[in-house]
Amino acid sequence: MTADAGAKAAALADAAVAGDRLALARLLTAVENRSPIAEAALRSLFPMAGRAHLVGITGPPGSGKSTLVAALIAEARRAGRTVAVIAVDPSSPITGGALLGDRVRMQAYADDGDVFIRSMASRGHAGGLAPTSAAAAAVLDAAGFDLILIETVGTGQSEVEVAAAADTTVVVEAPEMGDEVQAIKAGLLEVADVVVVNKGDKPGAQRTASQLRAMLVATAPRDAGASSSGPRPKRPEVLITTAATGDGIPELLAALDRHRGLDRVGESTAARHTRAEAHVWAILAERLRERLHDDAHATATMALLDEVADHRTDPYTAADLLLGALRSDDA
Ligand SMILES: Nc1nc2c(ncn2[C@@H]2O[C@H](COP(=O)(O)OP(=O)(O)O)[C@@H](O)[C@H]2O)c(=O)[nH]1
Ligand SMILES: [Mg+2]
Repeated sequence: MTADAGAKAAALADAAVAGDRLALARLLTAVENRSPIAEAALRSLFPMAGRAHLVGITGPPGSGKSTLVAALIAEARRAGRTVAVIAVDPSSPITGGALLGDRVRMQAYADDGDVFIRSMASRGHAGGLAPTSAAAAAVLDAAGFDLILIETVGTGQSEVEVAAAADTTVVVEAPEMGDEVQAIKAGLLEVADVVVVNKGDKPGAQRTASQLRAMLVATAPRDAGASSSGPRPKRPEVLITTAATGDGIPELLAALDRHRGLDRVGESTAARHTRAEAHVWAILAERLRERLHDDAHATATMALLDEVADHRTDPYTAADLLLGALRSDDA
């Protein structure tokens, strides 16, 4: 990176931390585009991050996640907290129709400097969505937001991963959403720290909550370190909310705080370590991929991948050869 770009990154980072919302927005765009400026800025911002409570909100489309986010913003503001939202839009950046509704809904906060809302496209991230949203969250954290809400649709693996990378993961369900949703549910529940049955004003909310509690009891006791998605030691609470009216929202915020309290002592260190490790591995994998596809290596890399595809070379040998090629560069 040029000295000029380095200076630009430092200036953007300083301005974003000082409360310049335009600088913050530009920095997040740089993060989304994975520009070298973002990386340089993140290096300088990182020591200032680590104070925010990162809350992932996931669940099937239509369960009321965006409405819940809006209600949580209002509740957190009442408690004097600053809030940032990253809404991961599952549709393409071009046709992002789903987003429009959310934007309009969030318009109420357009003039509130203590609320910052940002949408992110979920497509077009070669190295996966998780590293990008983790970087965006780190920027917002360094910029001083107390609560960072990351809304993702819990339908794709990467969206679920994004939510699960938060300090606290909320899985939102709605009563009687059909068989298809039941199927998704089991997988989603695995990442939940708090389960919300939203649309508490609809019939069947109590029954859905009981069913979910039963499902959670039926799953094996959570054992710290036993799961590859990180330790989730305590059985999640199941709460009923009516996001549309704000019913149950203070209780939800209290549950998030309780989980965070839990997350900060004891088990927390393990959970944080797991997330830090995942973040570093994602960056490392991306760096390796970039180097193996640069001008010096691309031809050889592609040829080797073809050999594996044709079963002429086994994947272990290929991996060793690729690592060896990088090692000989460094020698
Ligand atoms: N009856 C009822 N409807 C709700 C509630 N919360 C959200 N909705 C409605 O459910 C629909 C989907 O909400 P939305 O927040 O966009 O869901 P998302 O796709 O999960 O983000 C919208 O029409 C909301 O107005 C609620 O508590 N009760
Ligand atoms: Mg939504």
